Amino acid sequence: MNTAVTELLGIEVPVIQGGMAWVAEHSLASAVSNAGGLGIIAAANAPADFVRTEIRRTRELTEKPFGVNIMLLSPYAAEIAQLAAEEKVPVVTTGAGNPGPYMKQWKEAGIRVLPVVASVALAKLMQRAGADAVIAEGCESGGHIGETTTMALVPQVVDAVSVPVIAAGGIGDGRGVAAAMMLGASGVQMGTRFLVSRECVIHPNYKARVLRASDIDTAVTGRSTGHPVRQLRNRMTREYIKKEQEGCTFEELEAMTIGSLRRAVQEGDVDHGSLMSGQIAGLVKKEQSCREILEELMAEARAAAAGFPG
Ligand code: TUI
Repeated sequence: MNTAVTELLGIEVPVIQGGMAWVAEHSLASAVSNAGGLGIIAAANAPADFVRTEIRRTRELTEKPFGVNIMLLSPYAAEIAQLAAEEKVPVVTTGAGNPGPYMKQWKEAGIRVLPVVASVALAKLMQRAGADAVIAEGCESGGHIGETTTMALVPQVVDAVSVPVIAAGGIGDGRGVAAAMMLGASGVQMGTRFLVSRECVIHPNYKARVLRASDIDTAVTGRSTGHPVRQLRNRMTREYIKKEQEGCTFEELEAMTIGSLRRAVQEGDVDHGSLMSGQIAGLVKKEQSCREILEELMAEARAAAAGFPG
């Protein structure tokens, strides 16, 4: 399926894997890239040495393009930005902030830069700063989210910029891919579907909870702190939201979340961990390889598009 995004990135299918913190490492990234999509390594809150090793391991496992996601709230964001330029990674995606200060450095290194935006204003700013495309992420996504839904955000971003737009948030099958294209997107980014892929190395308890989830099983914590995060409901989210309603301080709330994603991903603690997941979890019912996921997705998208009148 050729689109402006496959052309731009030199990939075969217009699907980018989300830069999921603590989840998206070399095994998942290389599997998605080898299957024809764009695999992403998440730098999250990790220091540069860790991310450098992940980049090198990915390069050993694939000759295809891949990317690094830079989480801009990280204390190491500036050094990861520098590392991406030094390593000349093919693609950088960013999240949770404005990557403006790093754009020149990345462009000079020949990197394709795809900032994740949650508003038209940031999309326009990113285009002016030299972004090659923008990822318009709706609040159906897992993890740190904005305010607007994918359905409302994507066409408004498409109308506001001339660079290709990649839709993210709430997309988990080929119908979602076709719908995103109808809204004017040239590709999609998916996280939750890849979270339960065979090559994704998270704890089996975490995968089982995603596979068991229904449509209403996510909740958003942190609205009161300005860092809203979508995750599967569990004991931790219930306690957190109760504390938010009681007006607990920022520090108390932050203390509850420190280490919570690692507890979910590595220890499989489904009660106290942060099981970040998008609202589409209810649609994701089986573990598959990344190749199976991408093949199924493209077949479904073609069928959905063929069935559309006109
Ligand atoms: O970044 C994400 N998703 C994430 S990051 C993450 S790690 C984390 N964990 C706990 C707390 C905070 C982060 C888990 N999931 N998605 C991309 C995304 N970016 N969604 C929303 C935004 C965003 C929001 C506001 C981007 C820019 C922005 O404003 C920038 C500005 O300065 O105008």
